Amino acid sequence: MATVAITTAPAISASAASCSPGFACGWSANAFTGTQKSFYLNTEYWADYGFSNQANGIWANGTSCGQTRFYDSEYALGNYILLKSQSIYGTSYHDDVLDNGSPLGSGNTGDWDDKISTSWFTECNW
Ligand SMILES: [Ca+2]
Ligand SMILES: [Ca+2]
Repeated sequence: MATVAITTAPAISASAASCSPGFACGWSANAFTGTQKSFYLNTEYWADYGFSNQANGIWANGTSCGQTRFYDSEYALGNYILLKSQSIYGTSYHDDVLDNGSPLGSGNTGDWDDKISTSWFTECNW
């Protein structure tokens, strides 16, 4: 049996997903699939990217800020999910399923699918 050559681009999968250093990221579908958006500024209003109330997965990878908050509201008010930076902490930096909540943050229980509207880097050193 001949070896099967890989000639097509691999499908986006959880194992291939990443969020570049310096960014917070969101995906429109579970397991880091679907549309990916990357956010660089300290505070980002996801509606500016057509991505408000879209995310089913999130990833934090700030390089000068240790934590990222993901808010349900448009203006970084109210409940949020918190992730730690992959680059700085290397743990608790992503969540591939949001309908079961997320371990960290003030409003971390319940269904967070399609709710995030703002990301905010915190615990910053600059
Ligand atoms: Ca979605
Ligand atoms: Ca979760």
